[in-house]
Amino acid sequence: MPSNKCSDIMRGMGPRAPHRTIAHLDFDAFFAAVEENCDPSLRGKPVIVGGGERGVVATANYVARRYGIHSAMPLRTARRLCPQGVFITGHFELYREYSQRFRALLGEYSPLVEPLSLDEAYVDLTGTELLFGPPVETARLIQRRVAEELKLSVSVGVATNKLVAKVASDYQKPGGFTVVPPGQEAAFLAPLAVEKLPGVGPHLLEQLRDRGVVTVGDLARVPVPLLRLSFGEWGELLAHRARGEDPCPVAPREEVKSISKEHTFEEDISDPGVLESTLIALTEEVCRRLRSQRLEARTVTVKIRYADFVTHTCSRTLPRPLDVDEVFFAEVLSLFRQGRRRRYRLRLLGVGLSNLTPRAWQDDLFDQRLPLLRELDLKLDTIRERFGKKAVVRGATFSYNPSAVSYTRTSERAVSSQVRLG
Ligand code: DCP
Ligand code: CA
Ligand code: CA
Repeated sequence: MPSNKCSDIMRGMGPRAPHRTIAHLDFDAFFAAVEENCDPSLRGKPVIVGGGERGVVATANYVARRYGIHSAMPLRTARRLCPQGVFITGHFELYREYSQRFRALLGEYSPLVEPLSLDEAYVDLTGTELLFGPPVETARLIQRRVAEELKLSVSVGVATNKLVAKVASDYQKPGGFTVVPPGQEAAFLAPLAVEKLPGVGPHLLEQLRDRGVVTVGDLARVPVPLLRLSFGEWGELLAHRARGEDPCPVAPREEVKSISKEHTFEEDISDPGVLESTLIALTEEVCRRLRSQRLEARTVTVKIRYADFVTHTCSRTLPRPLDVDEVFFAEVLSLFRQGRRRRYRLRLLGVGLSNLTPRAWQDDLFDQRLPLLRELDLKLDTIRERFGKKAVVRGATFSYNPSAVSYTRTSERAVSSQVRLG
């Protein structure tokens, strides 16, 4: 059962315990809390962070939430609900700075720190007791240090795996500290609404509700073969998750400095159609890898090698980091058109992304078109992950991949199963 008392827990979490101790930490009302730090006169007032007139709410502090304001709500609605609220556009660079300081602090306690987004991370505290004492107390200490040094409130969940730690950190927000002792994972999750399980989105939720599943406990009682029948491999995974099982390790991501991909033509090419569709395909691939690592890039580079091996590279740095295909297509094509100095045939093309940072969540603070494009990109990424890279091919890359036409049917099938699965 969730507990705030470290003493209960530590009996089960001694140095020789065979289980892991993982903490998940998530800032409370992150962007708004940073804004309150910058301007302490905001404390106690409803604070809403979000973009221009047409934008949506990125987050609202807990005072504003009492008016029913929440992330992703149109700002217009938020203004109607709380006309006296303080509306702020947001300062991404500042949020990134806080995020870096947060990760550095966590890194003092364990080499195994896995950031999930700017405002949350897992830290594996298994085996740290010799240095820092009982892991649950270490997690407490981290929470206090975040409050004192970053002046931010963070909610903490401690459990034997990432899944349960994440649900636990959300259990008593804001300022929560929830420990799920070893062996209590399933019992902790059972009474919670099934959508509290990470990965249960609106579409899956609807399908589960249709089957009478409301709580995580209900889900744990559905026979595994039935889940497998309804949801395939994901069904089996779901069965494990409903029981609070998650073997995934806390995986610190190596710091990626750049992501690039090159293509050498079988024979030297001068046809601009083929060259540009090659560039589009390369850009798609690097952007997909960028998103899969939850990064954004500011600098894009195009590499052009001519038939005689003379090589040029040209780069452009965007005003802010992004991860959306369309933006990079435009940059890459314009770099190529400007940078191709000679009409010679080409031997190789390459596209690289650098100046990488962990992604910030919400682009629509600045531009309404981006979230839709990002949604499209993410859907395509999922389809490709499930059905292979060629399952969906952008029209613009057809000349790069002449066999693409034969994939059209696959892609239709993939899209329709995607729609069904959500
Ligand atoms: N964010 C965003 N758009 C969303 C959700 C979140 O821009 N739809 C941004 C603003 C948040 C930050 O990401 O401050 C972290 O997101 P969380 O979901 O963790 O929400 P908060 O930290 O704001 O609040 P909570 O206390 O519920 O964690
Ligand atoms: Ca948060
Ligand atoms: Ca978060």
